[in-house]
Amino acid sequence: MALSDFPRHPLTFGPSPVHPLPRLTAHLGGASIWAKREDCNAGLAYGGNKTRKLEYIVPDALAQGADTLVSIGGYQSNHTRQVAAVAASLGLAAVLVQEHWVDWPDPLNDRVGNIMLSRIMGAEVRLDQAGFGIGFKESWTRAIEDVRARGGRPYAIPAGASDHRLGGLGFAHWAYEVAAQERELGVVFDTIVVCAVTGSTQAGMIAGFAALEEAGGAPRRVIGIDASATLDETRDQVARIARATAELIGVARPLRDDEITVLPGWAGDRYGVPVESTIDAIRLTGRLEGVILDPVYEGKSMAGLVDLVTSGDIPRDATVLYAHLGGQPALNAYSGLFTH
Ligand code: 5PA
Repeated sequence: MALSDFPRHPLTFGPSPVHPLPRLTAHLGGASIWAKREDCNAGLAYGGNKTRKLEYIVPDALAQGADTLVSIGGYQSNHTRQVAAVAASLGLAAVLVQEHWVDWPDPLNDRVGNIMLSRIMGAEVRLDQAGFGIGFKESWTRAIEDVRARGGRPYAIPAGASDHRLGGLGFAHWAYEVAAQERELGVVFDTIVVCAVTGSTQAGMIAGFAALEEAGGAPRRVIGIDASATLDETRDQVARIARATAELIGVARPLRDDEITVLPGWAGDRYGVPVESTIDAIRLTGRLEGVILDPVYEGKSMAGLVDLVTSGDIPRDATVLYAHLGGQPALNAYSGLFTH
């Protein structure tokens, strides 16, 4: 099968915008930096990377006759907020398990930002004390059983819509979108920088670019920046989903280990807690470009990009596409970082 054989339920506005970041490029004095903007890819509660993944999962949910989407994340999960928005727009219910993934002291952490948006959109929000983990959780299994027990038809979406047969397809599609936009813009992105936690965003890109390369496309370096602070789990999940997705979309050869790059160094010690480089990257991108990043994901991947360009690991003649995956609503739970 090829990617085009899988049904896709459009949830985004269409191809997400791609544009240069000229002032950041000049400031870093090295590679040419562009951004592709999943933070404004849809009209559903600010969109983001999960909205794209859900385009390939929704047809399966509808085919199964589901009436309730059940998913899981931290209190400030962007993923669960996007599940709530998609459910609302389809006339489905949403049950969201929101776990205590981040020991973050802001007293409004379970009130503002993403979790507030999910409540506004009518989702059933269940707070749970369990800590961070990208695997299958007991609280999630319980929520699925509860929906069934009350006569509903649940459709289970794992954390980040990642560990799901169709989880990698959204960003395989993204790779095809990039190739088409390159032709329009007359540019080739040899390097992609992307944040990785539950893994299917980067995994989908790797699989999609592998399929394109088989069809004669340019080779790419897809650099994942770990924001989980549990590197081995995230790297394993990226590798597993990349390989499964590549197979699903008909890539003939097995993916090589060197195609799967998830770098540590910018996550700090704990998922969800920004470090100095995160805050510097947020302020830098805001000040130079008017582009807003969040402290959990994108601030960390941008910190990686800044260092890799500055150190020359990404060479001066590279053309880099920074995948902006969304996430800004969580900033509301981090106001203490930006009081001046
Ligand atoms: C998230 C994830 P992956 O999980 O696909 O690796 O993507 C990482 C990522 N940027 C990058 C933003 C803005 C994200 O929201 N968020 C999760 C969530 O619950 O929101 C799945 C963890």
